[in-house]
Amino acid sequence: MKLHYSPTSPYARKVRAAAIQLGIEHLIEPVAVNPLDDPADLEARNPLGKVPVLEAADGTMLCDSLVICQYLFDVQGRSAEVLSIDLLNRHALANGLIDAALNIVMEHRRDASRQSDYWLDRWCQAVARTTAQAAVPPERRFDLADLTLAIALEYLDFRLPDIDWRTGARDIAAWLVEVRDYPELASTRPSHE
Ligand SMILES: N[C@@H](CCC(=O)N[C@@H](CS)C(=O)NCC(=O)O)C(=O)O
Repeated sequence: MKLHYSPTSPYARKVRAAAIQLGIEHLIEPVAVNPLDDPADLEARNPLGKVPVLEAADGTMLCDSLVICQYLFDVQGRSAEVLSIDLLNRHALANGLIDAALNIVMEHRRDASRQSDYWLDRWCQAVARTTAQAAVPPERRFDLADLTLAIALEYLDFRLPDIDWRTGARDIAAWLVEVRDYPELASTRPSHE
């Protein structure tokens, strides 16, 4: 299987970390790509031009991180763990946190005169509410939704260090300190290019 990814993408990091949790990272050949360069190879595999994309064993292109994770769980015969409504709902919130953070990052990259204060404020409010309401996972649980939450929080620290999400989310901040050295997080953590 080939995984088209960018080293800084939090969605691709979710897939890479899930593969490590499942013990199947050796089955995946990583292919680094920057989607913002509009590479034809990526667009031929995913018309949305986004990473991650997994070329599955039968040649199917899987084009979304949750779908790819579901596929990896299927490969391991552990489908039910991803498909529960509780997990999908917690994942949706954590993934939405990534979406809001990424929107802010992309908006900041536009010329200052073109940036929308309205949208920046909405996305910042979404980040503040979602981090404040995130529930600390029960002891020892670290499923795909918890993994996604940890990746979302680290993405905030990585790209948006000026956003102080910790003040309104002390419990989750303490939880992140507990889990940050887990191998699937430590070995996939991006560094600044
Ligand atoms: N829902 C997708 C989101 C993927 C996504 O937005 N990836 C970003 C990189 S972090 C991307 O490729 N952006 C390029 C673009 O939007 O043109 C997933 O979960 O995989």
